Amino acid sequence: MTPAASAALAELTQHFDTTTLVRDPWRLAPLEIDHRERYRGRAAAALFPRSTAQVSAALEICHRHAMPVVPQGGNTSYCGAATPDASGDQLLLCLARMNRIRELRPIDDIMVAEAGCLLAELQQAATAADRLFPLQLGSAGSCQLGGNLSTNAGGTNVLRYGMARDLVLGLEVVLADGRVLETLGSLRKDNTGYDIKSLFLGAEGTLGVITAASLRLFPQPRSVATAFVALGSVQQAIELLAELRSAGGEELTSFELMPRAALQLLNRHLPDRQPPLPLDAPWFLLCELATARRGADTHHTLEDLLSAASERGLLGNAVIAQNERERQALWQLRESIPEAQRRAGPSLKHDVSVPVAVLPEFVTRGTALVEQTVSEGQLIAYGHAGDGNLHFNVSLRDGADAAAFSAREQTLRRAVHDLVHEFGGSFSAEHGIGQSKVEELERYAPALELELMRRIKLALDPQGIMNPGKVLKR
Ligand code: 2HG
Ligand code: ZN
Repeated sequence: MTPAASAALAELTQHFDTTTLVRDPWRLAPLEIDHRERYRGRAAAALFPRSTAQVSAALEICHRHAMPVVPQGGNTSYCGAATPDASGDQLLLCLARMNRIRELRPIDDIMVAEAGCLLAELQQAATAADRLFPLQLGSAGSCQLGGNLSTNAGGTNVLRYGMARDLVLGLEVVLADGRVLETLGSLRKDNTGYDIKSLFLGAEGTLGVITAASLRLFPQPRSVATAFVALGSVQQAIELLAELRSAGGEELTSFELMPRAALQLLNRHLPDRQPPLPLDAPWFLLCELATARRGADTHHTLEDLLSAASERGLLGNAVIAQNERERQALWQLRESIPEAQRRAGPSLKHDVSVPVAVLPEFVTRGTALVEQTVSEGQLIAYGHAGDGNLHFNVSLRDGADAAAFSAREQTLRRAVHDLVHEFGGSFSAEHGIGQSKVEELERYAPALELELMRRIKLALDPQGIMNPGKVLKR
């Protein structure tokens, strides 16, 4: 350990008791590895603060000694954003114990919650107050608000409600030097200079630590209709998207595309989760209409829309969930795909987006690229097609050579990301940069944008202690 880190650790040890500052290797071990087990580091210690004042005190100490700090929420990052490096000099700052909902004011449609709240708990609290907190991710039961906001998470309701960034009215942030920036207002209108809070949303803990947020709430939908639809092509999917949007308007909340291959993986690895239709089409869609309007009947609207589209040859078979249990089963199918892919063995992941209009052409060219580049792989491209965002993932084929497959990772990544760039898309649509895409950001971000990012980093974290090596190079 560097002298600076051991001096900081000595001071932290004086300040915090052993239930708050944890150093036992067996307790650190699960925090030092990401959930996909692709990144493994070694932390000097892990701090579990219970209050903003404790976060502030810890950062003040770390800043004085230039000890690096890695904030961690539910440890569900796909990019290694919350995993320490191998030096053994970094302090893990785990927000899990800051898990209070400080306030919920239905009349203002806001909820003020701490960073360690589980997303599912926030959703439940909103529902109990007859409101909706619309962020929805498959990992809702384990991911935490601080991570959701720090990575500007997306998920399955972005089409209607936007990304995590769009759900925030104000933040409480502990800056690198320990000072606390408090903007936890409930104002929808506050037009007073630079929007400083937005810098911390999507910064992945590299500029400061989000400790609480005031969040926007929405009316609780009264009528929800969910369908599972067989489709002949991605082109049909985007034509159907246009129809659902023009007829359903803002009621269309989700539009999730899945290839047959993804559902076949479910068949094989999670056989208790079965699609309600035969797998005789190349693509399947899960779409949902929802509205809070009294007297609305989204079930009939969706039925009418789908039968009109079917008459025009836009889709194959379709089923609409008849009750909440069937709806949950459809969502479970979609949300189980990452788990099925994990059980199927190693995979090469690309979280990409392109303009919706070019999605069909992108998928055609991307599929050819995968076939040419990695013959050991099978493309499992699924996700938030309504946002132009696909998880363009490649799984190892049964019985194929795993070493040869892994050896193609960098070549494939370059080819896919270059293709995305050619289509005017993004190499990280919703999972962020973390440590896995730092090089990609250097390669694809406009030089001036990168320069501004570096200047902002320097202004807010002059010592470079906040999650170093994530998002930007050290
Ligand atoms: C999803 O949409 C998640 O299910 C996970 O963003 C994506 O496994 C993935 O690549
Ligand atoms: Zn996703």
